[in-house]
Amino acid sequence: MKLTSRSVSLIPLVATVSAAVLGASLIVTATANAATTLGAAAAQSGRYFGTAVAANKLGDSTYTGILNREFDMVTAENEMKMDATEPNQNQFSYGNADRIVNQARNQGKRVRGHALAWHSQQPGWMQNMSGTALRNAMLNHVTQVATYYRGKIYAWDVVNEAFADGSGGGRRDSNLQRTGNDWIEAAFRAARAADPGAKLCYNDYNTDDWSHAKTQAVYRMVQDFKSRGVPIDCVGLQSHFNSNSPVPSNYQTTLQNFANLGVDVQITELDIEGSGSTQAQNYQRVTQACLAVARCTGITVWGIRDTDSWRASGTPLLFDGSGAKKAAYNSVLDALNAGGPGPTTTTTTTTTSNGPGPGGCTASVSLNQWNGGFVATVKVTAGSSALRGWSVATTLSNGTVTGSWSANRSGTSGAITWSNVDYNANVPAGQSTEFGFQGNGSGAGLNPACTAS
Ligand code: 9MR
Repeated sequence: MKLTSRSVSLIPLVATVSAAVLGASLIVTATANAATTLGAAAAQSGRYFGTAVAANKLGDSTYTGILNREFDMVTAENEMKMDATEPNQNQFSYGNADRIVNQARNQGKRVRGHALAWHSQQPGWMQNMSGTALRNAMLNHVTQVATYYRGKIYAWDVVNEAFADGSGGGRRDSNLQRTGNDWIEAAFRAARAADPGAKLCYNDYNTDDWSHAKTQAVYRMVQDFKSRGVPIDCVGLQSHFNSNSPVPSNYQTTLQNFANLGVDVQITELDIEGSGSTQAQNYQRVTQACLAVARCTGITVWGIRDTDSWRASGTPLLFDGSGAKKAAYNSVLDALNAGGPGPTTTTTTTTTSNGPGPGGCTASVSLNQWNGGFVATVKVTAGSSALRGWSVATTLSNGTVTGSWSANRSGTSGAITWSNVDYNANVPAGQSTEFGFQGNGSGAGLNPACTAS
């Protein structure tokens, strides 16, 4: 049963009255429908609820107690940034990041990686670089860090905050931007090659209001990436709100419009300054907006207690300095318990076909299907010998392809043959490459068959 927000918040009252009149067993029955932690409540609709974590607080038992109890996704607040992971060029340092990743994984939580490439928090050696040397250093960083954490990261913020504020709607000037406008897609391609299993996100702030030039500019970039086959799976909206930057009335529209491009949407650094019922209502609105968008797959708050926040004086989080739940916590929990349409479901089928040469190849598809559309990600794996080229036959009986990436295609519906593009023709023995497509209708029954060439 889905409970409305109002009915959930009435439970304690009903339970108390019932208990007095009829006996305590009713309390158990009445509360059994509502999850009692943020992670469990979000999981009811297939979503996650996460927090930023600081390695130097993991020894604080109040902090860790709340972390372990409430959250099922973790982001390192600073420890995976470029300055932390590559303090000297080509000398990588993962100690604090590993503490966070290991703590999370030991507790059965997933990890969002933050962030592979950013104009800020660069190590000193990188700040002074430019041109080809910087581009190569950035790509090496992306490759090394994503490879080190391969298989442990649910989603990477591959590029963070690359767009300018204000009305211009353009890229932010930075040393990375000055290496060429294609630095973002180069970073995404390097990340995909290093960890094909991680979702790759573009993450930014002030992209919450659909009418803002910055939001529109990010939207156009994601649209362009999808149309040209640049690997991107998700858009992160940081969502740092305060009185100067309130929750916009069109927030849900923004989430939905990004999702309609065929990417997941994640709220990645949520905090809302304020207190009491006003703050609680704002948190509720943000939570409900995510729940109303099928591909809004999770929410992460930027810290646990108000005192842990980068904006501590604005008391923007869900727990007060002593670790007690605030009104905002209750409003988020109630909204999560009220539920919403679940995010996409994933199914995988595999078909093998031996092509010319001794090794052949295997193709498998991971399908994200929602009501009216889908994204299919196809993994091509070389057999016992390297591929010099490949093709994959699929059947799309009840859908139409609207965009694809990292493969050539023969058509948009029915029997479709996909073949390698230049940069993914060569696949070493036993290794994999991926291509994907999005479409309207159903992606069921694709039944991919791979042929080596
Ligand atoms: O919360 C982080 C704070 O501890 C750091 O001092 C700050 C330095 O840039 O970064 C904060 O996290 C930022 C995040 O990485 C990207 N979006 C904005 C966040 C708040 O500044």
